[in-house]
Amino acid sequence: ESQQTILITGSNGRIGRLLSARLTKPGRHIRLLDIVHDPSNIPQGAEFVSGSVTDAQVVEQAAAGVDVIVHLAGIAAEAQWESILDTNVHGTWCVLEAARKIGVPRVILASSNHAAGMLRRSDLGADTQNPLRVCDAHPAPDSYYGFSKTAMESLGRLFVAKTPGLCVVAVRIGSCWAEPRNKRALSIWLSPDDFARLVEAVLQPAVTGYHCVWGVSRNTRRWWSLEEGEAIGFRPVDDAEVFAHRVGSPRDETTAALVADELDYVGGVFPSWELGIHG
Ligand code: 15L
Repeated sequence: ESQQTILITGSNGRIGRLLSARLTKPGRHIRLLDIVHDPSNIPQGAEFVSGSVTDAQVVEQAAAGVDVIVHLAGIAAEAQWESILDTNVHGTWCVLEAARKIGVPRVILASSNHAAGMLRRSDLGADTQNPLRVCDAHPAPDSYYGFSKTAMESLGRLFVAKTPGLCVVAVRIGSCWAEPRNKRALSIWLSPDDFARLVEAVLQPAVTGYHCVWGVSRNTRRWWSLEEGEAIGFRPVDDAEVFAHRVGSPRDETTAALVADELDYVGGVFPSWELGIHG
């Protein structure tokens, strides 16, 4: 059997840095694509391609012979419309179009909770006992950034419909850092190890077609469902609760009120930001 190849776009971004080494294993080739070249972030044996995800030709070349594209490249917060459109929407098109054209069988799209950020937990009646499924969290972007993620999910579904044999899994990532950084993250943290588990799950031949799943660990305070992820074999094991003692509590009442809202919206603080301006 020939060696498996994984292409990671945005390999020098926050999540790319956490994932590339975790996906490295014998019999597998890792190719990294980024506009930033950082020699210290290239795992042994990995190959680095310098270029932008918004350049269709660059992406097509980088995708040659690849088994799965893990598409992480993009602006990771609210920004001006033109930048969001080019980097996040057009960049995602470049990835999906390359996959369609040269027959890459699998693509993982880094979507975000901000695709449904305006939804409120209190309106939905969601809680740890009755966690919110993706199919009940329709697109409700909280920012241009969130809009680009709904566009990403929708493009993924379109390309699957038009491309026989293509599998696309859009992951609505909660908060992916080495450790959860605040109270909200105790519910929505996706541990880097669990993200790597998700990639391994998507590589299984049984996973076909289009799927959208929450990218969230098995957190005690989780109110987003694992159901859709488990249906494609994603079984997260980490729990943010083990870090709860390190996450501080709000200092004053104003902060406490803001935190209450932040904990109610799927999108945390993003819903309170002005359009196009990074809060
Ligand atoms: C995201 O989509 C951002 O990329 C990330 O920086 C965090 O803000 C995260 O969501 C979050 O909601 O915590």
